[in-house]
Amino acid sequence: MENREIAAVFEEISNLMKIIQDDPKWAFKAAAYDRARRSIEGLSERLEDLARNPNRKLTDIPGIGEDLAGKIKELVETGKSQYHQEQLKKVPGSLLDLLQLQTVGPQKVRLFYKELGIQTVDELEAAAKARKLQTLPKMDVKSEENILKAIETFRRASGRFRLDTANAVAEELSEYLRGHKAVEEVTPAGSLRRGRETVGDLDLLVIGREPAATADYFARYSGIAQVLAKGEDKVSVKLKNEMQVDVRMLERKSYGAALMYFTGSKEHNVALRDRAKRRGWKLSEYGLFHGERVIAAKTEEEVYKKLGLDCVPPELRENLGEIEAAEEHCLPKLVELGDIRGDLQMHTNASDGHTGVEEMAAAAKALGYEYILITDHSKAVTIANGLDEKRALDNIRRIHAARKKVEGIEIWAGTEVDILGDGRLDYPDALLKKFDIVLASIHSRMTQPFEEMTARILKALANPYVRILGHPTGRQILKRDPFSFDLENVFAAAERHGVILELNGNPERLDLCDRHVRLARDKGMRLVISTDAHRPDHFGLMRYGVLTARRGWMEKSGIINTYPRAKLLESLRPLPN
Ligand code: DGT
Ligand code: CA
Ligand code: CA
Ligand code: ZN
Repeated sequence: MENREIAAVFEEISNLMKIIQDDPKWAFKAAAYDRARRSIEGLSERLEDLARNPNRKLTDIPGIGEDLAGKIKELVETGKSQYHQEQLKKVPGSLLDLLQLQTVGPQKVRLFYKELGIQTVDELEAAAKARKLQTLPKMDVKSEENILKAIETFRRASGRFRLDTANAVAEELSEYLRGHKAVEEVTPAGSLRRGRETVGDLDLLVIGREPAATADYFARYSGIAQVLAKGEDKVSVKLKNEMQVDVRMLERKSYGAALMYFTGSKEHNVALRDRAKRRGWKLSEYGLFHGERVIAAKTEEEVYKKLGLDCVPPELRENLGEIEAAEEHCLPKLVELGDIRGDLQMHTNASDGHTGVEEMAAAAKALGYEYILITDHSKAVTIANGLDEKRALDNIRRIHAARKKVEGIEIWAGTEVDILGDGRLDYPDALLKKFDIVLASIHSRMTQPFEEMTARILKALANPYVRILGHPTGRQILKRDPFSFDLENVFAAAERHGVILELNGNPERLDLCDRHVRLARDKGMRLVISTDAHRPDHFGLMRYGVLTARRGWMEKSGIINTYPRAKLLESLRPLPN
């Protein structure tokens, strides 16, 4: 069992306790499970390895006592927790689906269930439409409307997985497949290869000598819940996590054509097929043909070339102008992970991060970075242990002191100052001017109406110390919709003031999204790609930010954290005298 799976069980136990409340100490116990879950999510070692190592004690992990250590052992050994199973029997399992809805936590699930007997998302929707929710304690017309919106978002999301989830599964499956002696190559295709923010099903392409034996081998993978279809060269399965996977066995001689076909997108493929047709040819997953004769098939480059096109990077294959650009030899030279020279949003244990400044700096240095900006939260963000003014000043000193300990990397003292409900900032200007670089973001009152939210963001951008706007739309993928505001207006104001918009690379956010990045690029705006790291290994999330930037056609010159230090500083809004 992976740490995230164990953390998920703990989270579910806590939620169930908060819904059921039959134990007199439920609140206390649920808080212990929450603490343990957070601690597990912050671990860099695998619990499974720790639990099996006689020289290590699980109780050394913060937040893990004897009882929870026992539960971890049980999960690692049996894949299940007896206690969890007992809790699950006490209420209908469908109640847990309700927790997927934005603005609905365990307290509300309990309320809806106890007062109105609501067990499913459908029943909740019916009750909201019948205006029954607004009469409940702590509910009103607005919160009822928000629930209807949340249900809509939930329906749109179901069946899709976040890019990082899909990527982790693809890596596990690829490794499993490579374990078969006849398998030579495994490549993920489809939306995963295109770097889309969510993935519907996983498409894996396999080259090997024994397709039928490989298909049998794949069908025996332990994570499979159901084999949906199995043929000579294709297996479709549903995994235990509900994800569908299509595995196709291919021949090397037509690998390029197949890779193109199964990478998609469908829109891109249709346009290429039409192009082939206009030349009297036929394009399929087996190759580009003139009658029976193969024109090109083995590599993607060849197929594109014969079609008169430069090879289109997978991230651009959406039929959004890339084919025209490939024809005119003016595809953008997309930004690459290796171009990145630093990270400008991260948290330390001064607020809600897991480690100190020095650990973050050392990890960034090991990646070859030239600079980092530490951006702990400000006081309004109480759930993230935001810093009041005194602690913020201490933190600036602490960050600057770390410069002496970790040399060879610039460590800037910043803040992720909260944008309050009315657009004022959570710190006075007299404090803001003490930071090297100020990043401002919204973390509360996210359902404000369009006009109000627009005015709020515009007001924050007008503050002369704000130089970066963090996660500008506030969305969380498959979870929370973007704020409602005038994006064009905010983009224009950011340009006017010289505020850089962030592309938050955390795969929960990817905010700005690919479409917004493209919009920014078309306007000639520059962005910063940040990971919002809460611990050193989160720096690895940069790849998702870069993928999203690439999907938005961004070149290196459009991303300020590809610049050397001096140029980066010059590209920020000048500070007031
Ligand atoms: P997803 O799974 O919803 O995240 O999106 P994709 O793009 O991975 O779509 P999927 O899995 O249905 O198909 C994988 C690729 O196979 C797709 O990007 C293009 C190709 N493909 C699938 N169906 C068709 C089709 O009807 N026509 C064409 N030309 N290509 C198709
Ligand atoms: Ca797919
Ligand atoms: Ca598919
Ligand atoms: Zn934030």
